[in-house]
Amino acid sequence: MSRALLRGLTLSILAWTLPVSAQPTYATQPGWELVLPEDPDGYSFLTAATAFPAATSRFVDGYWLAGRLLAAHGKKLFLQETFGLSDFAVVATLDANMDPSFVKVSPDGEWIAIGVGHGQPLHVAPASLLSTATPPNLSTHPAVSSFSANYYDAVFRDSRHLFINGGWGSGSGIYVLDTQAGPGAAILPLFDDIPGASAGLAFDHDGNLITGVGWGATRTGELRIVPAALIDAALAGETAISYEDDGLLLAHHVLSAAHLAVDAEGNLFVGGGDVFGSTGEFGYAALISSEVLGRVLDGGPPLDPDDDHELVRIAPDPCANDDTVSIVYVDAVEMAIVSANLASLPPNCAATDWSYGPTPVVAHFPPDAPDDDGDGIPNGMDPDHSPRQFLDQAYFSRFVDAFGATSDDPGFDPALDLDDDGAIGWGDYALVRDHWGAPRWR
Ligand SMILES: [Ca+2]
Ligand SMILES: [Ca+2]
Ligand SMILES: [Ca+2]
Repeated sequence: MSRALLRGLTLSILAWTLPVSAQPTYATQPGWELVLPEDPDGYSFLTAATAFPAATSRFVDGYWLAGRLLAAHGKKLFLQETFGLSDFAVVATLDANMDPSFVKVSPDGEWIAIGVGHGQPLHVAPASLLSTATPPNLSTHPAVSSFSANYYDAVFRDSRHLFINGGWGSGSGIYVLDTQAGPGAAILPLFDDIPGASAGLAFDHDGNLITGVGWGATRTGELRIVPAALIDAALAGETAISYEDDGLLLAHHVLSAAHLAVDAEGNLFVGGGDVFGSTGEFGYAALISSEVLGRVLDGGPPLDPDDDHELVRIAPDPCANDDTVSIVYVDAVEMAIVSANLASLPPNCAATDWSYGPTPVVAHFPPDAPDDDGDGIPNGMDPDHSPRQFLDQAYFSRFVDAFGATSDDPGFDPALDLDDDGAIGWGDYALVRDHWGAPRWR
């Protein structure tokens, strides 16, 4: 038998013996709920929320940011103080009420982008500005860059490039904002041939871009994925991209293709709702299996919505009647929070629940979500997880162990090098002594 024939035979045996794909499973428990904050002195139609990514190393006034929710409402930005609780502190203010389109954080947790609202600016602020003790005014702070742009949703690809979409039912597009180029700035159009209003925006773990049609006569809820190599080539000015020609069809009619997020396993969350359209798809959040994404990238067929290994519907609202459902995925704690307005309840469900106001959200976790203390409550809902930290005995013990280390040593921890001179030394000791008992800031 030739080697090629043997290899072909082996591959075909592998194909036959691969297990049937696993259904992505998320579940909730009674009490795993939050209410997102509202500014009592301001007004917004809704609260926009996001979370600091797992890779975030920064502290704000004793709060390690990784996994903490960041929310925008009225004239304020709020940070979650305690995991599992609707317990938020003001960390920044703005001059005018927001109608927030989005609040997003860069993958390293160092930059925050806020789409303030229609006709209002897009602000990009360093996370280092946030403060519970002295919240900065982002509308006037010199470290905040403000851009004039038409936007609906946005997502950072790295700490510098913010991908933004905007446009109306007649058509929309995606462009890339170089946030470090300053106002007046480098805006690179990526493509402008989306046949309908903007959907959500997300990257998968390989840098492939996912977006779609938020509203469009016959294509509401369409999702496509644009390979990372094409994005790289477009950013380098080597090629132009087209949604219709280069976007690989991932799915038809998944809600309104909003609130896109890719989980730790590569599955895709989709939210929104097609309450004005004819598909009847609203009142739940969708989770599309990573295997569908992989298959489409390999040239295979799009989602089969009738296959429950490919599409899971999550509806914490027992009436499943909300006009739109929002999702925030928190990678640091592997948690998805899904909105559920409970204005009507069984057996008296309204046909459609248009209610708004303080937004209840229900936390969902996969079976293996991290639970550091093993008490059965996943980190994302556990008030014992990542409490506020201070310059205290525990910090000082680490400091003593690392004393004398330089940035070349394996024992070096930048969180202990308070004077930033590349070594853990007496200058740092003086800062610890002078701030003993104060909240950690790094
Ligand atoms: Ca409802
Ligand atoms: Ca726990
Ligand atoms: Ca030092």
